[in-house]
Amino acid sequence: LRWITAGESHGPALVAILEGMVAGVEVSSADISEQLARRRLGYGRGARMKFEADKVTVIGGVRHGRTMGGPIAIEIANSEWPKWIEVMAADPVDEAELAELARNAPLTRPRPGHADYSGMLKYGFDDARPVLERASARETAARVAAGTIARQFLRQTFGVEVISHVVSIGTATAPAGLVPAAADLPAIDESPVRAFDKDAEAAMIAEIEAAKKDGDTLGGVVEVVVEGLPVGLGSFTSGENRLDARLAAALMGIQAIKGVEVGDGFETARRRGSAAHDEMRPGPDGVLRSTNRAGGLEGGMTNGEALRVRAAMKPISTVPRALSTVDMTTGDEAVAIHQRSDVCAVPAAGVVAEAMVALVVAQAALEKFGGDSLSETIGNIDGYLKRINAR
Ligand code: FMN
Repeated sequence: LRWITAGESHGPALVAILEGMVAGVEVSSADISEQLARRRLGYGRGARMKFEADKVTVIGGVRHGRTMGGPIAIEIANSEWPKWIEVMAADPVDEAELAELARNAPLTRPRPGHADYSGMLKYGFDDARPVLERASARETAARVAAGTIARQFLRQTFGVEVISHVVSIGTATAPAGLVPAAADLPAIDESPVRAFDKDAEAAMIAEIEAAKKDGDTLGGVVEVVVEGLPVGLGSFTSGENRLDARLAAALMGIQAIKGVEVGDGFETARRRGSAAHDEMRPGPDGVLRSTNRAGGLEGGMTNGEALRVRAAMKPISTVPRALSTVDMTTGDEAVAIHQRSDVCAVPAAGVVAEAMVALVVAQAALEKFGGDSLSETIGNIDGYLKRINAR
């Protein structure tokens, strides 16, 4: 299973292509739209989220609500495109006409923390526009769209849901050890900050309000949980096969993610071995564990416990109380570009993180179980489960 996205923040559309999905997975445009709507949610998001409609068109790979086994292409139209037709036109536009557009004024004051500075130098641009158009997290809508197919596959094979919750925003943190189950997702999505704990929710909202008042921005931590995966997805055989490594890379690939933890992560590093691992004992249907500090991963493989990974998001780098920078045209001191932007996008990042986890887990499942159709994959899974359960 592989995936790729194309498209710019203010271009006509974003496109996601997913290749290697088996035939027979049930999915509809409505399923994709539902996930995209979840990504738009969240206290502290900018005005754009309110009017962005995310119009979805599946342009290949799905027929009558089922995947057909070929590459799946999904287009997400930009509802604001009419305002950007000249600025983001693929074909040359009359220079004089462009010069009159305020929207097209070159962006020459890179934002500290964003891709602007390195991107301008690396690609030889005098204007940050072509950099920020692609670096922007609007692109994550396409990943969420592709991730919807992976979610459907995981649901229809293993009967599992990929869920997430916000663990912290700024210094406001959920109580330690709080791990929601799949049935808690609707309540989490109801929370304006996607928090599972009501006290933490109030503290997070207060922190966002305070940052907003100060013209500032915030980051935080999200946790993705998948309960019910079989033992043995991923492998210890080499570094790149380890599922923890692959999940970390996929999560780090999300804009603004600066840290990943598997299970208790950094906290485990502070414990003694006797208090760090998940002891085993015999149970009626196999091995039981009293704890899940490892987050369901040992030796780069799922171990049958709930998969639990966290991603730390830095504060949004478009800070309204603009940060100091250098004007790349004049070399003078300046204040950074300020575009319409979010105060905090941690709740949305959780939905994006779910999509990335779904894609990586579905990829590992297809590697292990293969098949060209959903029923063939399910047959292979059943055979494997029979073998390991017989032990
Ligand atoms: N950065 C902004 O400057 N403004 C935003 O409104 C914004 N919204 C984001 C929404 C989501 C869901 C995510 C995951 C990230 C968002 N970012 C936003 C972060 C930038 O895209 C990111 O910081 C930038 O691409 C630089 O990459 P880096 O932070 O990984 O180094």
